[in-house]
Amino acid sequence: MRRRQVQRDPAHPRIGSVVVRHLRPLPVQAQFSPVYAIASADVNKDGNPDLLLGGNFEKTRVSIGKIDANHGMLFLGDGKGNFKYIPQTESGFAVKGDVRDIQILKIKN
Ligand SMILES: [Ca+2]
Repeated sequence: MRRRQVQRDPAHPRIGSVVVRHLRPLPVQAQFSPVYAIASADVNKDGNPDLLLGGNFEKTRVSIGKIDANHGMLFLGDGKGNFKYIPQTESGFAVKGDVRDIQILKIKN
């Protein structure tokens, strides 16, 4: 698989030939642990894409200790590029351990 080159020019970021606009950092909670998996879905059915993040790195040296602060994170999007962190007690999205992939399943009722 060919990886696309990401330009480091913050004024005109590109992924391949596509100009990326409106880059914004995620809320600080996204920085609590390394993120290895991101999925996008409209979790709250408001028409705006939301983000589910998973990660962690538990097999580190003893002197460093486990990096396991991510127990699954939900960020609700407002459709304008802003995302709000929703605590696990509210979202119900709670996973433990190293997460390397998130798949969205559609279940028929
Ligand atoms: Ca949504």
